[in-house]
Amino acid sequence: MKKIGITCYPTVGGSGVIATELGILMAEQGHEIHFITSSLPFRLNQVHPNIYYHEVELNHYPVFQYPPFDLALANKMAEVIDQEQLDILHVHYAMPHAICAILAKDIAKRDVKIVTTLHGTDITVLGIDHSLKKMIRHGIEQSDAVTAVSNSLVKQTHEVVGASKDIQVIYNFVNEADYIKNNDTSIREQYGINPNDKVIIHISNFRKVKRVQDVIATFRQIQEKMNAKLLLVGDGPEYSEMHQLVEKMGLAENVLFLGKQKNVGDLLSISDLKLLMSEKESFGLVLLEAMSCEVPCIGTNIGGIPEVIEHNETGFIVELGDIDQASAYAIDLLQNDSLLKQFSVNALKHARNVFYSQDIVQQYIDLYDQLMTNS
Ligand code: GMT
Repeated sequence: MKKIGITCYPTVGGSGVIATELGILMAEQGHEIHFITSSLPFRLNQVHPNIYYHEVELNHYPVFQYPPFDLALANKMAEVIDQEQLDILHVHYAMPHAICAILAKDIAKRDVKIVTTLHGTDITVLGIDHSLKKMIRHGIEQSDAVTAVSNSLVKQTHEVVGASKDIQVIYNFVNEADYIKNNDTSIREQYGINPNDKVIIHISNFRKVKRVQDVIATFRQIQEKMNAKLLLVGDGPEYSEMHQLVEKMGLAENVLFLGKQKNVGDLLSISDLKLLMSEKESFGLVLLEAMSCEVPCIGTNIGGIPEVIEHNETGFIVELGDIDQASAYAIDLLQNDSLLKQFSVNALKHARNVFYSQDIVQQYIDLYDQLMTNS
């Protein structure tokens, strides 16, 4: 049994989901898990005797122009390392979590091992910011082990941040119990979707990098050839602009803006195809969620997306912004029932073979074992 600290962004987002699910699965295997975060991770909605939550508290002294959250986090990490006798502190996101963990290790008395998992925007967005780059490199180089969620992200980390460190790829996973196709057709009826409508789905945080406008433009071409509905799930900075775009294109009747949703598995279960047209995406956890619910995907040739979608087997890869190609692939697939069925079967098989949760968790446990035996 190991004692493992986990720090992540507790709000909605793929990295927080992975960190929390990893903690839950490791707790189920008998390891003791200590979450050290600013608030309760949103997926941590169950009681488990092996899971503890340590909240980072911040006092607002008038002398501070900006409350020093990162230092309070490092202090809390150091406290938990010593009090709980942690073996491993696993942080998700280099900035600021890896830096805080290294500072905490300096402060603490115990020789804890720091594992940093890179998820994407810490490298692809923050890593190109010169005011942060050296700090990110330091966080990576001083960690005892670093993992990234795709080969593409490893390559980008070396290119962008110039870190001289071995980085191990450990792919993302989903909790298969939550992402499983159900045959509840009543949800289609509740949303006014006709039995012969094809359903296309996009799930994201509506940031610019997700290029939701390309999803809408692809859908416009699809619905010219068949009865179809587009489900847009999530919320974020581009939400109202996308609303206006849908109105302007005259698509409002067939595009459903559903906002943030908790039981995404239910929406995937009524979907025929998933679109992810991002310009930055280190993995694309939503693709794996879709595949696990037997939904084929079309995604861009960007970041880790081609490592998740098998072109012409579980979906299709298109060049960034190539709406014509995306809609041509979608129309061919959606008009051919036997091909669509084959792609759905392939998607589930690929999700289970390559990204099976227990296998991925074991890769993290093996890494912890290596670090602990080498010390
Ligand atoms: O995609 C986002 O905007 C959220 C971001 C996050 O911090 O959770 O997602 C990143 O980590 C996910 C989990 O590893 C990956 O699946 C996403 O591809 C990655 N996002 C980007 O690289 C833009």
